[in-house]
Amino acid sequence: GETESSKKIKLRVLVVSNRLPLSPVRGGPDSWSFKKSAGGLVSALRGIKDVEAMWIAWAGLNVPDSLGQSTLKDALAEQGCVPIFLDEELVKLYYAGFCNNIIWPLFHYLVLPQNDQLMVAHSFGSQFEAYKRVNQMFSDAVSKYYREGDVVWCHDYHLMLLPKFLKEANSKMAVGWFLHIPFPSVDIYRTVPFGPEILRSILAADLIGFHTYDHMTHFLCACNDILGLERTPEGVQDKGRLTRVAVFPIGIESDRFKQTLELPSVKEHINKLIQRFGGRKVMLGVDRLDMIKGIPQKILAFETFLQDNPSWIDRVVLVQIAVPTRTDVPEYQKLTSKVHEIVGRINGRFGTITAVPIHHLDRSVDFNELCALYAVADVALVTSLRDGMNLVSYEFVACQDSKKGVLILSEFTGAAESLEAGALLVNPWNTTQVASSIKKALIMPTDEREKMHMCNYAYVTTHTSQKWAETFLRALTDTAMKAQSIIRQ
Ligand code: ADQ
Repeated sequence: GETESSKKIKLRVLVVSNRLPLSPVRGGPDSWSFKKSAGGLVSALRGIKDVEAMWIAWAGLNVPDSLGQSTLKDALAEQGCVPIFLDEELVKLYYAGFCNNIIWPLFHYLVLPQNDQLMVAHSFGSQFEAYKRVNQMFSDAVSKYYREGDVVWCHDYHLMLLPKFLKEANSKMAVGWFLHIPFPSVDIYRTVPFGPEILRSILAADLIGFHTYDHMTHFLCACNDILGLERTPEGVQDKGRLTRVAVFPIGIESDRFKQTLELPSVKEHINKLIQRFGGRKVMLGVDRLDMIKGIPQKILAFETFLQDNPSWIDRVVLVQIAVPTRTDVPEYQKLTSKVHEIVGRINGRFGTITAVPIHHLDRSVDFNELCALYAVADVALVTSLRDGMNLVSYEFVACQDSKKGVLILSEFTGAAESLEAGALLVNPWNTTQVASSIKKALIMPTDEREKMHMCNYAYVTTHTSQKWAETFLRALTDTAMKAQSIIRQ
């Protein structure tokens, strides 16, 4: 007969997100290999038991059929992935346009650039049309693979219209939506073009999740102020239909960092790094090169620190790893030049013949190297102007169990809510405050450092990405079951 475990039905989750968990790399005319992405979402779902995940996402590259689109599809299908192909025009209007030029800045409280805004204002409509078209394409793909009993988990600001399209296609589908970036306060949200329509579409989901209580509250206020919908303890009520709204703070796969630090090759690398820094204190920044990460603000604060504390010159280095992203967008190119200019000026000002105070790298580093850097750092410096959560702060903590370094953390990150007691919180715009926190971190007595690290470490190792995904999926299945029983009654 069947064993207990083989009878247990695996929950199947259709994960819908902008990017796949794998990046395709062409080997030959008809052969593909894949590079695993390291994102939080991928690792969160990797460790969940009793769940079978199928990913539906943009392929990230355009492969015409004559160049092997179907072999790529087959190869991805074996990995449980369904790619969606977008042509150049859609990528421009949907991805570079509506997602990254309008929603991304506004949701991070960056007002749209004044001059450009006038020039592109007339095309907001066409960008939104493209956004709609792409969301509809995602919906069609989900409908094609959906089987009764599946749950659909939609991710992030790229797919805010998806819940509505899915429910229109099949009202019985269990649909969850999670936002990885902040939801802005209602005064900002009012300026989002087509904002009311977007709100209504999100509300079609059964369950909506945010990283923090603040993001959730902003969303509930927007539903109330803009749509006039009633807020209940469980979510938003609209003519008898309840959309559940809750907080699900994401985490990291902390064990993976711990295990990596045990590898002999990584230990060796750590020793080499320590030797190379030659007894200098190491401050570390790891960010995607994005305006929301406050990289110029961070570097200028470091300059102020050196200027006010000349005895520290040549005794401390700032290592800033800035992975380039969205390199085709002019705003991001301008940011790169600006950062290079500031770094050059400061290194010219405070460098010596043999050393410079800032090591700035314009690239990503592999996982083992990243862990080694996190482990040798004395201080991590996170100065985001706004950030949904900020996983870099968690990763630093996970790698600091022997060193017990200090985390300087922007108060405008989601992580500031969870690591409040164990970090030096700063306003990244207040250069004087950041500079004095740098000093405080560098001279902090061991017992104080240990105490703060313990708080952070206890949080990061218990609030893992796996727990996050399990909690969300459990809430989604519960909510959907309740909704179904109400419909049946
Ligand atoms: P991001 O804006 O990408 O994520 P973050 O949460 O810090 O920000 O995650 C970045 C990830 O990329 C980390 O895992 C980090 O290790 C990796 N990374 C960054 N720079 C790297 C480098 N130079 N080399 C190698 N790896 C690098 C969005 C939101 C966040 C939210 C997450 C998850 O903007 O606020 O925390 O999603 O929901």
